[in-house]
Amino acid sequence: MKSLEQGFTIWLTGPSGAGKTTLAVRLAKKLREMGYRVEVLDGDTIRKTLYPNLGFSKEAREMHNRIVIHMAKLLTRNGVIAIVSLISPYRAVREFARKEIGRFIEVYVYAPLEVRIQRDPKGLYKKAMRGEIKGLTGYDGVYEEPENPEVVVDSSKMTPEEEAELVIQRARELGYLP
Ligand code: PPS
Ligand code: MG
Repeated sequence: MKSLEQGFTIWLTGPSGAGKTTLAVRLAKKLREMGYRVEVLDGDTIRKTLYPNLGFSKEAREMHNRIVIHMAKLLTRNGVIAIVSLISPYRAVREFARKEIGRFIEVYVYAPLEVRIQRDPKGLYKKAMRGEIKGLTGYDGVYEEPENPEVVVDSSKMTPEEEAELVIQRARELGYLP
């Protein structure tokens, strides 16, 4: 096991169905194979485990995002690479994350709407189109696009492997990885 004096956080933001979880899993696998300690903090999973009835109001999302920021901060300062896959739709909250965590790579995980609708692994876009759910991020819910992310990936044009390589390359450029 290689130990890093300080970890860092890879923050994957983007609308539902853009490919955040897929990239998180691929990155975790690669970084573990390289010998690093890695933890994945996936918004969807944390919600189901800790507060399944929280919902998706602005207040709920902000509170939940702040809890995840705190978790990532603790891991980062203890030499772990924290991979966060979280819609985190609000720019101000992501800027707060950047400030709190310090060693931070913001990755905008993008895919065009038609691709997300076609994938729709959980049937959420179908439900939103039928009016059965309201405020789906990336459909009729707010998503404030990152203005200066360290990395942008378009999952309709790149493979998860290519995306992961790009993120790891950026981590090296920033001096977070040797
Ligand atoms: S957030 O906005 O940061 O609190 O979102 P997050 O914790 O990442 O949770 C997103 C997952 O919740 C499911 N889901 C919804 N997402 C967005 N909007 C609405 N209305 C919604 N309802 C349910 C969905 O499975 C999201 O997972 P991903 O992986 O992003 O598709
Ligand atoms: Mg997901």
